[in-house]
Amino acid sequence: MKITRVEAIPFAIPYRKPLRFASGEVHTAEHVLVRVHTDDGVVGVAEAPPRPFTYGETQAGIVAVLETVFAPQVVGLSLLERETVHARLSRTVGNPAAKSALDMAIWDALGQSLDVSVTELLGGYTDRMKVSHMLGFDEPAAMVAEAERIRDSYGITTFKVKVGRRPVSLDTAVVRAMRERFGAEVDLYVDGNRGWTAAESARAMREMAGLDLLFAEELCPADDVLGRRWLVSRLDIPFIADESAVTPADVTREILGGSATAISIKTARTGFTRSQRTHHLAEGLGLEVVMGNQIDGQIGSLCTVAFGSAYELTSRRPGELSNFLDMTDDLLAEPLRIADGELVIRPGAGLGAALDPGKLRHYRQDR
Ligand code: MUC
Ligand code: MG
Repeated sequence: MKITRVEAIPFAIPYRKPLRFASGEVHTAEHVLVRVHTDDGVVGVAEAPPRPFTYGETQAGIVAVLETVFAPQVVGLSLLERETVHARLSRTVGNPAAKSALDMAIWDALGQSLDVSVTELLGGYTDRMKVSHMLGFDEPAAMVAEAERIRDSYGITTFKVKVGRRPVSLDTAVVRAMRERFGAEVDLYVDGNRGWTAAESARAMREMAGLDLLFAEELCPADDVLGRRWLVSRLDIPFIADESAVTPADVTREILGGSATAISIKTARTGFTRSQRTHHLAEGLGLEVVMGNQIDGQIGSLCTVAFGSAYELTSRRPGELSNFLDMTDDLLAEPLRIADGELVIRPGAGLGAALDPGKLRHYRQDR
């Protein structure tokens, strides 16, 4: 169970339609596939999605930091030494997606070596999660039509509506149109990706007061410390910290400072080892948790559902597991399928992320 080699393979798969939100937009999934090889011939996999507008990482940077800094720190360690891996990676600040993909590929290799699923290794609570779908910026009618298509095709009835545009009525009109079209049939929440000021957020939330939202997420920047505390103190629904709370220490700071009352856990940025710490912290603090999506492909979504299914708290709410539906293709030999609004973990050992070699050859950018 010794790690012998780490590969970082850049690949690019176009989106059918771009996903647009307040902090950026994604047209092509330019991700990095991470493969961890062991002396027993096991290969663990995960993917790193670079999000420069959120964490500063780029695809080239992720490949470079994995090859030159992180791989030499883990080669020679046993798959069982995950805390040593965590301590060594933590010597370098930042680089959350690169560290997380390496961490999750190690867990996948460990699961395969022990012949148990990653979900069982982590906690084994259930084998599935309900799915929440993210709606990117568009006109109200187009966003409602997209929600109808997603509901009819996959049985999904929870939607996260991207907000944060100016004037705020551009977005409140979408949420109103969604509620008018679907009534009580759907659950709705909003994510501003820091696009509004605290005052704009308060105005938008007033306009949406009768629309029965579940949560509000990152409506304004956490750096506007007093403004955000003021906003959160006025809300009567949980306020989710997403990109403002990457590490467990960030979560502690946001929650104890009164700048958030719930959190998003994203395996793409905290892997499995750190996501465990964040989960335990959230449980101790009595926080609502949503398993978030960093616009992951199918391998990343498999990682999210594997972790989310492992615990009662993380599987309680629908997880954001469907961004891959907007991609034209992916790398898995057996594509993920969402049915009846649910995504089920793969049976068998590790993550169950067998790759299609032809697709990898086609989409990889390094040869
Ligand atoms: C989200 O929840 O914010 C947008 C940027 C990112 O890093 O994740 C997405 C979704
Ligand atoms: Mg978010």
